[in-house]
Amino acid sequence: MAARVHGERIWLDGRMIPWDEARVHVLTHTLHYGLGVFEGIRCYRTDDGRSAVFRLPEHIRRLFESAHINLMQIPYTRDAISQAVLDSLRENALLEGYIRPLAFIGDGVMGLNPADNPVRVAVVAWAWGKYLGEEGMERGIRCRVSSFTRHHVNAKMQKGKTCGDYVNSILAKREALLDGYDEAILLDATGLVAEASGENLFLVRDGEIKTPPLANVLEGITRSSVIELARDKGMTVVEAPITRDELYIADEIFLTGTAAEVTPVREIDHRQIGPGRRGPITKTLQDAFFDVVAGRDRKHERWLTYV
Ligand code: PPE
Repeated sequence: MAARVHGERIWLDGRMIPWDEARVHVLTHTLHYGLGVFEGIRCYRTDDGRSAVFRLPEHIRRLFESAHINLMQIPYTRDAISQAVLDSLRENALLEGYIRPLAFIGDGVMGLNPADNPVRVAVVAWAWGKYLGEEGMERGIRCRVSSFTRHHVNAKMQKGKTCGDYVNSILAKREALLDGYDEAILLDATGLVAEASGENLFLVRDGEIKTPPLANVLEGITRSSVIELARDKGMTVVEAPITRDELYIADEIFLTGTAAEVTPVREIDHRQIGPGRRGPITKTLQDAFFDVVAGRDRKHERWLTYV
């Protein structure tokens, strides 16, 4: 996870350029104030030897919605950015990888009204293995409830994936790692469970799957995929408030995200979750997710864009 990223070429402002030339000026507005938006997308090798991007249109849509929420006008069409995602994979010869579109505000004036500064866009692709570790995917990870609160819903525009909002996630993540855990779970301003630093959260109790409603969490694309996969299997999924102590007495907990995929949680705040290992429902949904991305699930092939 901490490996340095390096590839061949990066798409920047409409052009594919050599990796080391994708540099910006220090007066880049986003660098100072954090107003920028991004996406995280994964591409998988399918069983038939091809490569497919998982839910590309949904990610591109969210990128543009994030920009809209933040009064940023991306100067490219959705099709152009989608194409840049596919081109970035091809140009870097990646059969599998992570793709990071980033729309940011360039240099020009400083101060809090960047109205006339250019909105710039980069699309970068690199190889990225298991976000929370190979072992975590099987054994489950250990989390702590963060001492940091998820921003109030009127401070963090949750429907947007905004660069600066991630300071909150970074504080929580680093605190968790320094304290010997793998990941942080944040409560919202009312004390209810929101999400992990970069993942949505699900719990299972008595066979029912529960996840926090969307008001205070990112509308995760993996989240909605897993909800659909679970319901297709006849499982009950409810979106309802979750309290901290409900986490401790859950039978199973798992996190979802593009980077984290479907990662089981085996312990929170020194309380073992269920039997302390990946639970059966988590395993079923993990398998279902990996069947889709490997092209083995015909029903959900519409979620794949072949490269
Ligand atoms: N919540 C947050 C706060 C979040 O950042 C992510 C994605 C999710 C939920 C899950 O959303 P989705 O990817 O659409 O299922 N986090 C991205 C950033 C990870 C990073 O370290 O960078 C990701 O998983 O790509």
